[in-house]
Amino acid sequence: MAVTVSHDFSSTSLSAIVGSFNTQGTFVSATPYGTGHINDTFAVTVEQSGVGIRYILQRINHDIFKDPVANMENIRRVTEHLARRMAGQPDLARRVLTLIPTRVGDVFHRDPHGNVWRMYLLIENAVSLETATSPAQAFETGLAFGHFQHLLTDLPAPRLHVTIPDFHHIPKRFATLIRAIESDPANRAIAAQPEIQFAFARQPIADVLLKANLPERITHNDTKFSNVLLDKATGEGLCVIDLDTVMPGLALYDFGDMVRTTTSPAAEDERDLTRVRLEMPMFEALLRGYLSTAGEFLTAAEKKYLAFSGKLITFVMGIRFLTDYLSGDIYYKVHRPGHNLDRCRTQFRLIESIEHQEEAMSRLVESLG
Ligand code: ADP
Ligand code: GN1
Ligand code: MG
Repeated sequence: MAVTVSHDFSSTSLSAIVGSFNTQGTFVSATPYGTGHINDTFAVTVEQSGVGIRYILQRINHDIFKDPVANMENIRRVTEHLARRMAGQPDLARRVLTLIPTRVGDVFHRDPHGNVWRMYLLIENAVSLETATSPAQAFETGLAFGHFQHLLTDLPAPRLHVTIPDFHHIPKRFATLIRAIESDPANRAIAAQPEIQFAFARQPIADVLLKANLPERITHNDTKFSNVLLDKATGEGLCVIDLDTVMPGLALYDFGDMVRTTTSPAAEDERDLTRVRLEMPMFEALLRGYLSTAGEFLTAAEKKYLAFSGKLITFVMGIRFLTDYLSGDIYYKVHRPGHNLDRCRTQFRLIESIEHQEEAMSRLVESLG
């Protein structure tokens, strides 16, 4: 099995990396943190006058983000803008990510191996969860990402860097899947026949949003449930995190990924597919939360595709997991054999569930939009 593991950074090298950032204290520890599929994330503790202060240290995955400096320029501009737009709000440092500069004043540190590192304040008393379990959580997620999009509608020029070209270009994602099926480098296509058939049967939906003439906006592009921190005490959607993919996009890509990740009680890699389904009360809460903050700037054309966007983004994630399975697990971190195929199967099962309820979802959108 080709298991992808984080680089084995020794504590000594992590302490040297932490030392290059302008933290106020003595290094105590750095521990792998979170469940992200892409970057290497550590919770760092430094001690200052006997008190532990925690930070998030991340190595940007530069196999995926080819120009990490561009990521950091986007993130600096976006976080500064969000902080300006929310100035005066209580608890601001828990509502927007705070970058810690290096000792020479940069927003990232490049180590001798060429890795690019950044550091944020670790937002305490907040949780990042994989699976939403209540309509209130779905509502908070919709509200938080809608607010995020709203605050970025007036980000001053220039246009943000495109950190991954064609990230949500679904016909191109489909073409990549076809190439993986044809080359079949890990000899796995035979094991994924039902999923391949499933994908082909839905290929016609791939270009629907591209043809719909929708406005370009600044979007997050990775709005999965775990990328919003919820306040531990109140459950409030506190802070949108994971900003590497913030770039020009369609608002519907964001809403679609929220549908994918908040409306089903099952985890993204659940093996018991009977647990995977879109639950209407979760969808309704998500929609209400999103419209409460995004409703005022969305156009009628965007609103028309809100229900469809959930199916579409679930489709693209399914084909990306399938492609990675066929390619031998080279993109996402995997933790067991067949992990990417399991993830693909949950996506495709969720699509079936959405298909059964799509009309009711559309009616709900019309009644609330
Ligand atoms: P990835 O791109 O690999 O998903 P994320 O930026 O989402 O990386 O970070 C991984 C995890 O680290 C998150 O799911 C969350 O649990 C945690 N995390 C990231 N940034 C912060 C922060 N500033 N405060 C608290 N937790 C954070
Ligand atoms: C990745 O970084 P993370 O784990 O939040 C991926 C997303 C997928 C998601 C699926 C840059 O997100 O596109 O939707 O996994 N990010 C990138 O869980 O590819
Ligand atoms: Mg993440």
